[in-house]
Amino acid sequence: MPRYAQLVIGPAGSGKSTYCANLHQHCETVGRVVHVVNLDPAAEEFNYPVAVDIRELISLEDVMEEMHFGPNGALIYCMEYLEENLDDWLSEQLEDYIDDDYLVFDCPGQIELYSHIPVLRTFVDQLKIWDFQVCAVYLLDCQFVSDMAKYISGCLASLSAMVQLELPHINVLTKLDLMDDKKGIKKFLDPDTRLLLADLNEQMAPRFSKLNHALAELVDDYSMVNFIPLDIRKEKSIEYLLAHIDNTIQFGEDADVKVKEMDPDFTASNVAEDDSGF
Ligand SMILES: Nc1nc2c(ncn2[C@@H]2O[C@H](COP(=O)(O)OP(=O)(O)OP(=O)(O)O)[C@@H](O)[C@H]2O)c(=O)[nH]1
Ligand SMILES: [Mg+2]
Repeated sequence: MPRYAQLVIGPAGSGKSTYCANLHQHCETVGRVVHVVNLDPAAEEFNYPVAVDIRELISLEDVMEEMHFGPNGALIYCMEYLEENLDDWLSEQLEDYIDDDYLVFDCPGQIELYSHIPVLRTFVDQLKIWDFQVCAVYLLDCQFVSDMAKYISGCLASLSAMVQLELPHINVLTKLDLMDDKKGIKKFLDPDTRLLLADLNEQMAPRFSKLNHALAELVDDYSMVNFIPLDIRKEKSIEYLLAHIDNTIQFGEDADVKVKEMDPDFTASNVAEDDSGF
C-alpha cells in the first residue's frame, strides 16, 4: 500500500508554513489525519504539531555558528546534510508512517532549492522509492499577480521547480484575503495566452515583443501553469484545494467524486465572478 505526500514549496514568505498549519487544522476538523514534517532547518515556531523535524538532525543556527556560514550557505549545507542522511535518519523517522498515511512536507523557501540545487530532487526520488505518491504544491503570494511582469516571473519560478522535480504539480495563489481586486486575478488563474501577450506588449518596450511571445508560448505549452486560489479563512477553499491534490495523488477511492462535488465558488473559472466566494 502506498503512502501519500505533499511537498509544499514556493518562494520565501509565500505562506507554506501557514498553509501546512491550516491544512492540518482543516483535516482535524473533518476527522482526517495528516502529519506535517518540518524540512526547514531555519524554522523557529510552528502552528502545527511537528511529526518529524529536520532540526533534530541539523539546525541552521548550529551550522552558522560552527561553520561560520551566512544564512543562505548554512541552509544549503543543512539540506545537503539531509540528502546524505536520507537512508538512515529520514527513513528511520518515517518508519512510523505506514500504509495510507498522509504526510505534508513544509519546505524552506530558498529559491535555489527549486532551480538548480539537486537536494529536493534526490529527496523526492527517495520518497518514490519508499512508495510515496507525491505531489508538489507550489505556493505563490497573490501579490505576484498584481502585474503581468511579476506574474511571468512567478510562473517561470514555478516552471523551474516543475522541470526540476518532475512531480505532479499544483500551483496555488495564496493570501487571497489580502487581495482587494478579486476580479482582477481571474485572468491569472487559467490564463488566456493571447491576452497575456497583449498585456505584456502593452507594458514593455517594443524591443521585448519577441521575448514576450516566447514567454507566452512557454506558459501556454506548460498548460499546467494554472493556479488554484487559496483563502485560508474559508474552509471550502482549503477543502477544494485538498480535493484537487488528493485527486492528483490518487488518495482515496472516491477522490474524483470529491472534486466534482466541491463548491463551484472556488473553481478557477468561477472564483472571481462571485464576490461572496471571498
Ligand atoms: N493575510 C495572510 N497572511 C498570510 C497568509 N499566509 C501566510 N501569511 C503571512 O505571511 C508571512 C509568511 O508566512 P509563512 O507561512 O511563514 O510563509 P513561508 O512560505 O512558510 O515562509 P518561509 O518558510 O520563510 O519561506 C507570515 O507573516 C504569515 O502570517 C494568508 O493566507 N493570509
Ligand atoms: Mg515556512
